[in-house]
Amino acid sequence: MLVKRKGITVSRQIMDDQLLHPGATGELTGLLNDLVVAGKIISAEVNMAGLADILGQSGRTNIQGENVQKLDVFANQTIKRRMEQCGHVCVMASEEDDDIIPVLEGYEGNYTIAFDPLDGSTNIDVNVSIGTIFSIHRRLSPSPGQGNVGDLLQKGGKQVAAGYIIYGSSTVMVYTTGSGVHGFTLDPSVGEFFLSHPNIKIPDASLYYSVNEAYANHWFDSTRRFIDHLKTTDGGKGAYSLRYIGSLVADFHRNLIKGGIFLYPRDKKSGEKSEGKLRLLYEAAPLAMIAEQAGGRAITDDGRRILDIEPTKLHQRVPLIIGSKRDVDLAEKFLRGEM
Ligand code: FDP
Repeated sequence: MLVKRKGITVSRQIMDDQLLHPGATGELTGLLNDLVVAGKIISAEVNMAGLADILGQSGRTNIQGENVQKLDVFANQTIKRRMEQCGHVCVMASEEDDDIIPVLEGYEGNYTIAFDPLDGSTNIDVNVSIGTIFSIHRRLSPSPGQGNVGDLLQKGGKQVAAGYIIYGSSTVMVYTTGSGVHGFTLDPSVGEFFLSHPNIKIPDASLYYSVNEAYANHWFDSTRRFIDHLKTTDGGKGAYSLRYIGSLVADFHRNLIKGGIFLYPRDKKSGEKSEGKLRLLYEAAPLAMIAEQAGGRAITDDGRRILDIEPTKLHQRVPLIIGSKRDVDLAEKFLRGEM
């Protein structure tokens, strides 16, 4: 295993990951490198977002020569354009599109990508951290040629890579190819991501919980008792604090670095038979792979491991409990009625 030094570039790290797989063809490396480019383009646009209203549509064009458009539409288009002609993807799915997205003819590769182009959409216009989440699988259908929906409907445990790019006070890319989790910070002055968080391990236990407490009246009893427990641990002395940004990627990133547990469970309003709000393919599965690679856990509110869930449709939703291992273990006990 190579010793990781802060400061190496993300491209170097992606190549090092490839060296861990002797039979690798370089396709995944090429795909990830193109995703990095997409992240840089989106980051530049996010940084200009506040100026869009001032500059308006009058003459300000983006890198593709188009007028400024809504950020989520821009992010979606940017990723699709990079991926459809990178030569390593056979089919895509985006949280923003109803159906599968084909790639350009002649450019079909051996991987699939599912992505949420800009997670945390309600925070876009107010300078709060948002992010791109991605999930990559190897195709199942025979190569060459276009992939199909079956290539995308694979369980999270089969992901070959997953990650996110968070556009916050700085732009940070966190990803895993199954050999640990690394974080890179974009230096905008040179346009390069440098290793800033080598081999991330999520603290085992924490003092933070993240949940939309406005829904407390609708929570099932098990959720309410768990959150009450966190608030009163040690008679209140060692009690947890609430941190809820409302952008999953930002809440997850904070918990990954500082430790914490994030919950988006089913409740009485959505119903026991519902699946919560968050999407399995674009949100829960990729973040679950990162959480587990970093030593954490990700389960549903009835104790199923997120990475074991076989998707049946592209936009499938799933209740999500994710974060520090001991916190998720504890939540599981409450949800199973053991506490
Ligand atoms: P948003 O609706 O702003 O796009 O899945 C989308 C998401 O944000 C997550 O990023 C976030 O964690 C969650 O929904 C917030 O939902 P609530 O407003 O119901 O808390």
